[in-house]
Amino acid sequence: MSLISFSIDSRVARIILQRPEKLNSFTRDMAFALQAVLDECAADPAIRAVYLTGAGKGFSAGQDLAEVTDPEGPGMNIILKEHYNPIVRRIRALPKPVIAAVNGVAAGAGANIALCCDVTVAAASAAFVQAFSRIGLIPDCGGTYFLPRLIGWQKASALMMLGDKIPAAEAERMGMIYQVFPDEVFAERSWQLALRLAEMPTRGLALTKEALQQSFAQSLEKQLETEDILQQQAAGTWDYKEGVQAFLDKRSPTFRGE
Ligand code: LHQ
Repeated sequence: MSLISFSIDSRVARIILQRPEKLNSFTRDMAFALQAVLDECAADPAIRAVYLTGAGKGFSAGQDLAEVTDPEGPGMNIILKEHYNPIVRRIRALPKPVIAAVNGVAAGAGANIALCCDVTVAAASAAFVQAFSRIGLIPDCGGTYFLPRLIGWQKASALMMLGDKIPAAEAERMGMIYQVFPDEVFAERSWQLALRLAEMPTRGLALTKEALQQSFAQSLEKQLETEDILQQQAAGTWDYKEGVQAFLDKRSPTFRGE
């Protein structure tokens, strides 16, 4: 069976991490397969949102710890460089919204890949674990970048050091994730969110993503300049014209992602 399932439905690319018997923990092959489908999402203009979830009861338990201890397995010196950093870079650079639909436990690299997405939602029974400290590692996949920005330094530091398992509802309260849905409706509600995003002005959303990204590293003065530049690009899109015209016509806009 393929380690990643990939399909396109109603302009949304659905990516399913598929090693359920090992809580979708990442092997080298699975990391490469995820990179490949993210490349496909970037290249295909028909895809206007990406929905990332896990098969079975977990989202992802991070690195497969059997692979990492296998003497024939990939060395520590290449795992981040070749497996995970390229995944995080692809998600952040993708000019389309990426929704992480966290269906179950997300631990280690699995948690931090979920947190680097544009909109992260979870099923009520899901949980997030910065599992790294439990095995003597440091958080990776951009976790030391995203988590303190999401929930503040103190909580991020404590979670990363203690490795506590945080239930989805608490993660939502902390601001770690956007929303929690009851298990019974999670698949439907999270998918609806992806469908909604896929009908929005894709280029405007991509520019929003870029503006947010730049805000982390810039002064207010620089950020105002960035917004000016990116806003002019947004105003040059077909969807901007459609959005304004639809408002004036008192009708719903039909965006093309152009
Ligand atoms: C697993 C795993 C797993 C293999 C569950 N591997 N089999 C970067 C740089 C280089 C090296 C290392 O890694 C990294 C990035 C990282 O991601 S480091 C962090 C790696 N992940 C972890 O340390 C988490 C390990 N897993 C757990 O702590 C628990 O499984 C959690 C809390 C995620 C879930 O607990 P449970 O719901 O009780 O599930 P379980 O432990 O019973 O797991 C179910 C099965 O999945 C079980 O297999 P089995 O054959 O016994 O049924 C586990 O062995 C397997 N599994 N995580 N990471």
